[in-house]
Amino acid sequence: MEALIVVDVQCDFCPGGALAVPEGDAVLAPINRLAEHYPYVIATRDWHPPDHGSFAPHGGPWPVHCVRETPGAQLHPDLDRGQIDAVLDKGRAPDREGYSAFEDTGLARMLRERGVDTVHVAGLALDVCVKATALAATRAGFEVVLHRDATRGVEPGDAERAVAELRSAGVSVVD
Ligand code: VGL
Ligand code: ZN
Repeated sequence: MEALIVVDVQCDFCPGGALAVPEGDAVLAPINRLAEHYPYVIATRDWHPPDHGSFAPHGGPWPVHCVRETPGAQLHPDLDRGQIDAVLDKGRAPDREGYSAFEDTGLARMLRERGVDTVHVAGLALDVCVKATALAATRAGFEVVLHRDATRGVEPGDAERAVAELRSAGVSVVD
């Protein structure tokens, strides 16, 4: 049984957003196509409290982004919601990074309960939450496939390093 995890395809990570990923919206068309092929599709949202520790005003590395309930935290309007079976919010604790979709969410259990053994990963951003999610999935014992054309990185160099790191962790990379 296979599942697709669509990581953080939110307004703040797309052009015009608070933490825009270059070409972030280029993932929409491939993701909408991919979603047709998998029986179980989970979309994650980065869903931070206003005082999240990853925010620069609170000593973190990132500009304020994806504050829960705000417009920037919404899934991109062009993401085909009809194909999404569940939406999972992460990064909700102020003092926890929450990069991985598996951190404090119950996702591994949700997947196992449905008999999922292979996890396909796409979305934003390749070098941050997509990477953390794919690595956590391998650690949790799933087969993991990264869809390279359906993800983009915040920093181009970091994105290629992330792909290499994922490959050496046993993740399959397909286009
Ligand atoms: C992300 C930076 C901060 C991501 C989330 O979704 O990749 N990046 N929070
Ligand atoms: Zn975040």
